[in-house]
This record gives sequence, C-alpha cells and structure tokens, in this order.
Amino acid sequence: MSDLTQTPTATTASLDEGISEAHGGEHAVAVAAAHGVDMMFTLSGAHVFPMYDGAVHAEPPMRILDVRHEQTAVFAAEAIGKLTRVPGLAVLTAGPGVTNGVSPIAQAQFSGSPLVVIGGRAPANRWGMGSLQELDHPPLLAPVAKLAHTVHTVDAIPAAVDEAFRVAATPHRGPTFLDVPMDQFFDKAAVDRPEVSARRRVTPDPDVLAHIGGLLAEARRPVIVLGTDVWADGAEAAALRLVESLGLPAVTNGMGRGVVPGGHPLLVTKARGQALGTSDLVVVVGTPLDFRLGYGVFGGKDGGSAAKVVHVADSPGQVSEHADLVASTSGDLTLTLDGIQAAVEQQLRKPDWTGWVEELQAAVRAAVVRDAALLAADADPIHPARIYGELVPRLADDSVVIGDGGDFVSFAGKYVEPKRPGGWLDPGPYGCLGAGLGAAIAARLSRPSAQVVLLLGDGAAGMSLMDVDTLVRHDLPVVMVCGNNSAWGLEKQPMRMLYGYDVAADLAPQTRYDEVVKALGGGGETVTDPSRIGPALDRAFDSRTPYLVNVITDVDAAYPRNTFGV
Ligand SMILES: Cc1ncc(C[n+]2csc(CCOP(=O)(O)OP(=O)(O)O)c2C)c(N)n1
Ligand SMILES: [Mg+2]
Repeated sequence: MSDLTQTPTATTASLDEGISEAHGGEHAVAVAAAHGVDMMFTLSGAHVFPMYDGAVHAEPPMRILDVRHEQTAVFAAEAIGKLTRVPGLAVLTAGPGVTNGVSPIAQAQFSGSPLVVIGGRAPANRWGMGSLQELDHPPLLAPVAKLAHTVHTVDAIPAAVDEAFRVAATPHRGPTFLDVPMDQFFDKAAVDRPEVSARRRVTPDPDVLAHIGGLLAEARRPVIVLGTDVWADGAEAAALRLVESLGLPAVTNGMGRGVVPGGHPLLVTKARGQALGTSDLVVVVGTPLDFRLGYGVFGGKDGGSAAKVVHVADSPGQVSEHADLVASTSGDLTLTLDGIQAAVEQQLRKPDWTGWVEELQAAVRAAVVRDAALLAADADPIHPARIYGELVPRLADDSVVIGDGGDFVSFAGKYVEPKRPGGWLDPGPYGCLGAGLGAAIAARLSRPSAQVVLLLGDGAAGMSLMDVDTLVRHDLPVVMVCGNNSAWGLEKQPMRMLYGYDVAADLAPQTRYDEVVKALGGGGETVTDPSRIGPALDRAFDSRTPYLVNVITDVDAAYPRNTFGV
C-alpha cells in the first residue's frame, strides 16, 4: 500500500518553463537545484568544467566548494545529505578523481546517506583510442552505489540527473553515480527538464503494526533501539512521541542519537548492556542488526532467556534476513511508529513497565557515577576521557559533533549524549577514517550558527588534515580536538592482546598537528596538562577560525571494548 504525500524533506518544483538550448552542465545543475541542492563539492578537472560553468551561470549561482582531495568532496557531500536530509552533490573529474571518491561512496552506501556523485568521463567520440584517464567507472561503482551508469548523450542528462536524485533520496537512501562523456557534457541540447515530484511514503501493513502492538503490551522488559534511519526518514518526532507516551526505555545509535535527548529519563544508552541483555522484547527501528547490535541477538544475560526481536525498517530490503525475528515491518517510519503507538493504546491490557524503567534508570545513574572519575581524571599523561569531561559541559544543545578516529571517538560515543537529533556524525558501519574534514566542512555550511566540533584521532587526522586549507579558504570556522596518543590506538591494543606485541601501530610522538593547522592559516595549540584543556577549548570556540586543540594523551588508556566488529 502506498500514498502520495508531501514529506518535510521533499522539494517540489517545476522545471518545465520553456527550456532553451543549454549545455550538459547547465542541465545537470538546474535539475540538482530543483531537488534542493545549493552547493557542490569538487576538485578541479577539465572533464567536469561544464558543471562549474553551469553553477556559475545558474540563477541563483550554485556555490562551488573546492577541496584538496576528492575523498573530502564526497565525505562533505555525504555529510550534507545526513545533516540536511537533501542529497549532497559531489562532482569528480574522470579517472583518479572518481577512484579517489570510492571509499566515501561506499561509506554512504553503508550508512544509507543520500548522495549524488557526478563524474567526468573520457570523450565518447575517442573511446578506446586511449585518451587521458579513459576509465569505465560504473563497473567500479556498481557494488557500492544504488545506481551507477553512464549518460551517453547530452539530451539524456536532465532525466538521468533527476533519477539519480530521486533514487538517492528514496528509502533506503544511499549514493548514486553518473558519469558523462566529456564531449557530451560540453555539447548543447534543447530538452525538457523533468518535473521533480514529491516522495512517495509507503504505508506499513496495519495488521503487522497491530501484532507488534500486542507484543509490546505483553512484554515485561521491552527496549526500543532508534537508529540512523529514524532521523533520515524524518521520524524523530514520532519516535519521541512513542517513547514518551508508552514510557518505553530507549537506546539510540548513529544519527538516532539525540532523538531521545541526552539526560531524558527514558534514555538508557548508558545502561545499554543491561537493557539489551536482560530485555524480553527488543524493537529495533531504522538500523541494521549488524555488529553494533550483536547481530540481533539480545537477552540471555546472566543465564536469562533470549529476547524476542522486532525489526522495523524504512524499506523491505533493510529488514534483517539473518536474525530470528518475531515480527518485522517496513515503510515510512513516522507512519509506522505512530501506528505502533496506536496499536499499543488499543490493547485491553495496559503495560506497566515502571519497575523495569526504574531498574534501568538506577543502572544509568550508576554508570554516570562510574564515569565521573575518568571524566575528571588529572592523570599525566592525559586520559582521553578527561577531554570529554571538559568538552561536554561546553556544548550547546544544537552543536554538531563529528567523530573521525578509533578509540578517541569510541570514548566520545560513550560520553557525548546529544540533546537534539541530527547533530552527531560518526563513520557508521563502514568505519572509514578520513571523513572528518569533509564532514566538518558540511556541518559548518549547513548549520552556520551552531558549534561544530570535529574529534580527530591523530591517525585519522593524517588522512584529511590538508583540507583545513579548504576551511581557511572558504572561511569556515570549526573547532578540532585531536586526541593525540601517537598511535593507531584502536589497532595497537587489539594486536597486543592477540599477539602479545604490536607492529605498524605507532605514530611519531607528540606530533604538532596544531602547527599544521596554523601553517594552513588556522589556529591551534598543544595541551599536555589536563587543567589546561578547558581554557584551550574556550579559546578554540572564541577564535572564529579553524582551530585545533592538540591534546597529548596516554596511549595505554585504551577504550574498553568487547568486540572488534567482526
Ligand atoms: C581508511 C581506514 N584505514 C584503516 C582503518 C583501520 N583502523 C580503524 S581504527 C584505526 C586507528 C585509528 O587511530 P586514531 O585515529 O589515532 O585513533 P585512536 O584509536 O588512536 O584513538 C585504524 C587504523 C580504518 N577504519 N579506515
Ligand atoms: Mg591515535
């Protein structure tokens, strides 16, 4: 079943206003703009000049954000998609431009981020003769994109770009890729541009929702898990309504963090192990049952019985095939969550989970007490947790916090509990280091007045720090905090554990990443004394420039983890 309904994120615009002759880039930019795009991320190459000319001459012109590495362009576009819920646009030149974008495209696929990548391509009229960078890209991209094909003629560009945006924005969201042969991109055609239509919202099956309502009414220790797609699908208000109206304890992950605000009495993420381990019914919404959720096996803690599992997804392909489910449903998540709420309310038997909730709240309070010592630690060298002890009280409710690193970011996941949804960006299940600078660029552009904090492991910093140059050139102030343990910490500790030694895990001691930022035109400082972290962060927030606080931390203060993700 489905109906046609306008969603908060969909754009409706008519492009069919008597189109005159235009080149391929002008057509592509006009269609992107009709889909709500107002900027493109790119690194120059002649194959995609028509996109730039199209942007410059568009009315209004489309902003061009030129970066220092294509991975940053695509990570930025991916992050725009995550933050604004309108697909981001990256434009990559042929050959190495496109191949440099493959990792972030794969990341967008794993995270369900709406993203359109348009690539240049060697000219069709010389294909096979050996022109520069003559590579057939779609076969490389097909495994990591929802759609990957070549637009062979200029007159096909408007419809192809429209389709790329529609597919990227349709649940389950993800990346799409098009390339256009250079001769066709520069060529002109008089062609109608398609009308951009509102997204179709798929109505979930009411019988399944009634069944889930019955399961909830019978449950004695239920937990709901709210993941990235709750935010991506615009269902954050419905999710909070459901949690609050039923008094249902919630665990959040990915971009679902903040849907139930940090400090809310029903947010039990800090007691996650107990909640998921002793529950009798776990309802997982908008996130796959992957390694982050123990592959969908819950309960069983302390010899207890396994929990029943319900999987709620934004689209049929996202429903887990490997987990043992008592029920599953797919469709628009607002309709689904409101439908589940109504189904529970219609039950004769009214659930009373007060005792269960109090038990979890006590566990959350105990975790807060346990955390307090590390958050205030004055250990020398600095314990990474202390950085969060200083940072968290300085964060405004609308801050955007981005994690790019290993252990340093795992600590952030533990200690930063966002107050609002849509402000937490982590690499997601693809776990690709190097996303940080791109995400920070996107965050500053899409949330102009919010605090933007980029948490960088020192290893991760090395993968994208040159793009501080982009922050500086485009006047995009961001606070960067580098947890500098002089190591690939998240690899060093597991290797030691497995082999008793480690190799290829050390970085140069106490590298001055702050000086790198200064050399590129930003500001920064190094901190070795825990009491100086707070004042350094204050200077960073006040500086109104890209600013990196380089905190030298203890390499032996590893994140306590019980899974390596496999
Ligand atoms: C592109 C990429 N290469 C390698 C890895 C494997 N990896 C995961 S975490 C990690 C260590 C990260 O080190 P750092 O950023 O310094 O953070 P730390 O763990 O030291 O806090 C590595 C190498 C990865 N996830 N992504
Ligand atoms: Mg490190």
